[in-house]
Amino acid sequence: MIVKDQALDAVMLRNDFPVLSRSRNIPALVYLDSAATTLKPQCVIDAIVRYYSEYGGSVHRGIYQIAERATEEYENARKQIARFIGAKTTESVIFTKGTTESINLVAYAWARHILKPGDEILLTEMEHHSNIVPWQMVAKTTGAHIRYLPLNDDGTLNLEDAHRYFTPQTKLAAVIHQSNVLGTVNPVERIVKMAHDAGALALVDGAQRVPHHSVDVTELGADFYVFSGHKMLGPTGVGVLYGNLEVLDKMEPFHGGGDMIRTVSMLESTWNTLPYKFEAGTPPIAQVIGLGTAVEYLSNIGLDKITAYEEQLTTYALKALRTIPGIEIYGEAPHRGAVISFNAGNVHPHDLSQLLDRDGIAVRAGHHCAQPIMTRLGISATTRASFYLYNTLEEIDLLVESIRKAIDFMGG
Ligand code: 7TS
Repeated sequence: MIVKDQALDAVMLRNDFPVLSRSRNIPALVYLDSAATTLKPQCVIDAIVRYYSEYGGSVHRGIYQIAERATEEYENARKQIARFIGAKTTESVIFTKGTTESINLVAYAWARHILKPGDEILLTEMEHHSNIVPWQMVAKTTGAHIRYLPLNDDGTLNLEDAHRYFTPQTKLAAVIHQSNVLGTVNPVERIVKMAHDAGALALVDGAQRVPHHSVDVTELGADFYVFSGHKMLGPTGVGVLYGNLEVLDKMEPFHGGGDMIRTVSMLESTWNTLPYKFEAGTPPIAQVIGLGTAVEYLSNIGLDKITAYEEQLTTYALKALRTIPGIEIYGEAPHRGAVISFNAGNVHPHDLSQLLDRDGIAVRAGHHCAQPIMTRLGISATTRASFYLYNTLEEIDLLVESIRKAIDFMGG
């Protein structure tokens, strides 16, 4: 039981996460890859098991008890998530498979119908591939152009000449809220405003922000806000597209099939109301219910407390990592999240992560699905440590010690 007024106690919280159980992992698992996916607390696992073992019916169709309960739990999760992100109505919360599918939904159901040759889509040099590739595919079919807001050397966005990037041709600005490589938190409020002033829509990729910091989509005012369940203690296979109702209403459907229609004749169909117009077929019921429980768990702890604790971890880790001779840390943004990318001496990131794994430390190595950042930094890969509410300062000490050992082992 977590009480809101107490400070976040990571040591106690760790008991909620079965993967961190010490008896199961030798050496004990030091999980520093929450930017890829987070571990799941027992309550989320239990909610999924409860759905399958107690009332595993489908939603929105059965007129019998277990289907009615499934529908109620599914729609209740939508309410919880709407509240969590400050959405005014549940109609604007659409369940998808994850951030990637949410962005593709906008690309297919909005951009492909609207964009014309010469129109512009504005991205940044720090986007995840999932916020680049769908737009390249859109550009190919519509004749639109993609432009990129550049990065400064410290890993912040260069917005000095930003007004030059917003032109009458700009139809969409799609930007990452918090970088999964550099940790940079972008001034998305400013970018949304610039997009709207230019007559364009704005999409914000919140995959790395929503799990770690409170977000109010109504206040932010972006037309689309997207995130994934599995990066916020929820199950894989579920994510969210929040959308401005007026825009969503005018959009064509993404997938055709059951549940997204009002009527179907042999010749044509009409569409269901929001949000169901965009939820074709049997949805990921257990996953949505699990995500609802994850959001409840995060809310019970309090996002403010999680943010403050992660700031403490990040400050400590940056200081400790900087004591390692030959280490290079990428991204020095003053406003940043709990993600640190680095290279250590001459050790390749893949070798380093394998050596760390021998000590039970899980980090990610590679381009982190953000190759344009690597190009901008003139490197091919980094090692990345990312933290969440269950990590401790002791784990950061273990990381630093293990990196030192790896550098010695590889001969500097
Ligand atoms: N956007 C951002 C900012 C991300 O960090 C990721 C995944 C995605 C989109 C895609 O999310 P998905 O749930 O649809 O896959 N990022 C990472 C990462 O940094 N390491 O593994 C996945």
